[in-house]
Amino acid sequence: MAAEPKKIIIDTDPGIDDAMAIFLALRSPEVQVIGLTTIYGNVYTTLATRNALHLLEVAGRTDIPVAEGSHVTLTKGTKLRVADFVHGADGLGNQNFPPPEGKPIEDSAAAFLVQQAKLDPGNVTVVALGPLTNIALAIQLDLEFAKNIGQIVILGGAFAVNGNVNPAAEANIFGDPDAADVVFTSGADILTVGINVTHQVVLTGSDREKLATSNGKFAQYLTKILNLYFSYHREAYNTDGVYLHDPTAFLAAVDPTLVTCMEGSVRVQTSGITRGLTILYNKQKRFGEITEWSNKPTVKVAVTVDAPRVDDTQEEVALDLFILALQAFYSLFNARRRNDTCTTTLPNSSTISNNIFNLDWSRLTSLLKQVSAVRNRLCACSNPLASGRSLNGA
Ligand SMILES: [Ca+2]
Repeated sequence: MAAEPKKIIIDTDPGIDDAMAIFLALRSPEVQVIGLTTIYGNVYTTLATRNALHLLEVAGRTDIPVAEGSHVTLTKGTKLRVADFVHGADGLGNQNFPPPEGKPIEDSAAAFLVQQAKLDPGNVTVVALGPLTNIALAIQLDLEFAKNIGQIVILGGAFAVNGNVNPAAEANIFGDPDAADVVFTSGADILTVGINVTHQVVLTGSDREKLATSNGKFAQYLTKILNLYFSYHREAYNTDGVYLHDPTAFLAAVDPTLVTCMEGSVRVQTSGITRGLTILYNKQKRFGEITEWSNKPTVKVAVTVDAPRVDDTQEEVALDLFILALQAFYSLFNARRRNDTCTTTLPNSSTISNNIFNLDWSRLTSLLKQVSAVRNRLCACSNPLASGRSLNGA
């Protein structure tokens, strides 16, 4: 029954929602995080590396290597777009955490990606949560990389919707459009999750209040770093809620059936006022002439979360599950007793909803073991990601 956990490398620019995704990954039994690679985006690369090391130390997972990524774009551009106004000058909500003790490994992010893909061809998934420079460099470094890597799951693009940097572009693609175009046309197995999908996955202000009442170490950590993220969303979107971009992309890597996809060729605009624009050619129309999309490999583009019917209970459970996962990780980390007996009865949705924030911490260890089962059960009937809640309060 227990399938081998999926090996993943998270390419990341932490980043508040990156932190959420990383913690979620570390506690997910479905995956084994074999490394973090860092990139500029929410902060400059040096700080991204520092934050990646810090988060692993908070989680007690200093066994996981961190490889530092590029400090410049694929075309050696040094004028980077850094979103510190979204995530704070320190990238983690201006909490000024102490510097980490650990250091990155000597290999560059691109070299690490190439090496890991080669060690276990077809079985390593990259979850790319920042600009795609490192992935493009890996593709250029090793012609076999696109074949060796199992799958590349990207948080990036704005498909048929406005971007979040400007009307044309989504932040990660805008960060290095040339790299993104290299990656999308590389022939690798790619699933990209854009903001057309992640804008449907919202953590609301009341959700955060519940989080704040939990005495879980991680819930407390998250509550703190989320303050600034909420302020930004209030200002930018006039709403009391935040988009869960990176956690959504991570969950799509764990279970691609959580999203529905279109398949086609994606090209990225690399210049002009629409720099960073992602355009999917869905192959429906046969054009008379050769286009820039002709004969390019196809990728999967998430176009919607699969939510034919989502009711309040499922929304609640989806959120609880997420928070439970995060809290359970910490509980496990702190657990004095190992291998305590796991009950075989699954709590029903309302039980989870009602009890999650008042849990006896000793129970969380056993609950952790039930999380995948609950998630699988939810996946079987509907998509827990699809909260369907509009940021405009509709
Ligand atoms: Ca990110």
